[in-house]
Amino acid sequence: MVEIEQISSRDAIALEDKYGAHNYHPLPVVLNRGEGVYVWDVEGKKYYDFLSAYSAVNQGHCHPKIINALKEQAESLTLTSRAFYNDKLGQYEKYVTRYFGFDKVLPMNTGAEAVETAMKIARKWGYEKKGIPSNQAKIIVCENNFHGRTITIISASNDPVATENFGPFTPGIVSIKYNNIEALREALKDNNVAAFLVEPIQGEAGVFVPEDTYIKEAYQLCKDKNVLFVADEVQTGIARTGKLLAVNYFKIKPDILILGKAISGGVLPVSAVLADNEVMEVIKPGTHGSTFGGNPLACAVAMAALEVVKDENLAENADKLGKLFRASMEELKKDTELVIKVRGKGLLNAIVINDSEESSTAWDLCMALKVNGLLAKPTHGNIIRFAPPLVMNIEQMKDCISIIKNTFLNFKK
Ligand code: IF1
Repeated sequence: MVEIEQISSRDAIALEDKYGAHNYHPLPVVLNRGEGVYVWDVEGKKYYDFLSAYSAVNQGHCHPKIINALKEQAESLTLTSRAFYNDKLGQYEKYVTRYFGFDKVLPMNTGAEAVETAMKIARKWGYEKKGIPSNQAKIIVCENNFHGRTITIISASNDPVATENFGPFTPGIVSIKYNNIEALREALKDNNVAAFLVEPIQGEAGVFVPEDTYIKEAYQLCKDKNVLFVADEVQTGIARTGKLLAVNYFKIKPDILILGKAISGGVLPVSAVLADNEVMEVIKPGTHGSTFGGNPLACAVAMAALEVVKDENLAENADKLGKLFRASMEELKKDTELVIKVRGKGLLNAIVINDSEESSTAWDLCMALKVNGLLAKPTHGNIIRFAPPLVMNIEQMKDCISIIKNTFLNFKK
């Protein structure tokens, strides 16, 4: 039995530095417990979690209903592979397809895997249903997107840090300006376009909410040109933006829906690709798969996690608390030069800090927030993302707003 000992923050950080790849630059806090909207560090200090593991812990840390589902299933059957059937996958597939309104689901594990799966389905549909000549299919993506870290997905990225020295890149991906309908219209003149892959709100880019008409108009353009509209809701989905899905604001149903993160409440990696039969039927036995995709543990956890979203009205709560948060931050903006812009939807929000992307101001503000008991982290230099679990109540939100205000108003560069 591996001995897991009590460890100090300093020692835990040193171990990661010595034995772990340096693919992140975490805030210097070492957590060992989570419950609802709170996390604790190894020295026992309590924090509000305002990142929610990048919107994977929408239901709050260690939600009892989800943990119980995990424990119960873990004691009977965790993994069969898809070489055999199991008693949970079909029930989960029925549950999740009805939950989101699609004919079929292809279960995967991480968000990136689901994005790759969606790209493969779209290409295959392009050749076999739309009649695109072999190996000529194009997928349109938006600048400043984030869809994951695989070679094909970063082939769609214009972020130099995410792409430098990882080439050569996957061909057949065309990048256009986000929130620019003319750019899409132009790109769709190419008859070999199979799909348009888009985040309804760009998360990593700094929570960019497009014009109200953009998604709906983009969807209609795709319909007109027989191009699949593929919504990446890995971060914006599962009630994060104040609706079950961000696309619900625009009253459209994507041809392919990509989900991840909070579909399992952050308890273990679960992702899903949903589509109707006309699209999903291009997938035949042996054409795609995954060892863990659709495992009974993931199915049990995901059904419990999705049940919590509905039972606890998380979308409505995110909408209500998000409006309070943004209104309060707009007030703060009047009292400090540190805040340039406040933007977001539901409880996916960001503040643009009045300093360059290269400056350490956003980081320093997050370090000051940490001292005051709230954990948040900058995205892209001068933008701080604020995304607490959706189970937060109004008293907790008011407490967090006062922590943020006090921190900003007392901040010395
Ligand atoms: C990191 C943030 C980044 C995603 C969307 C697919 C994926 C993600 C819209 C891939 C993942 C994570 C990845 C993590 C940081 C975080 C993130 F926007 F959420 F903050 F990077 F942009 N589509 N987002 O947001 O899902 O494979 O990670 O399960 O890589 O640093 P994954």
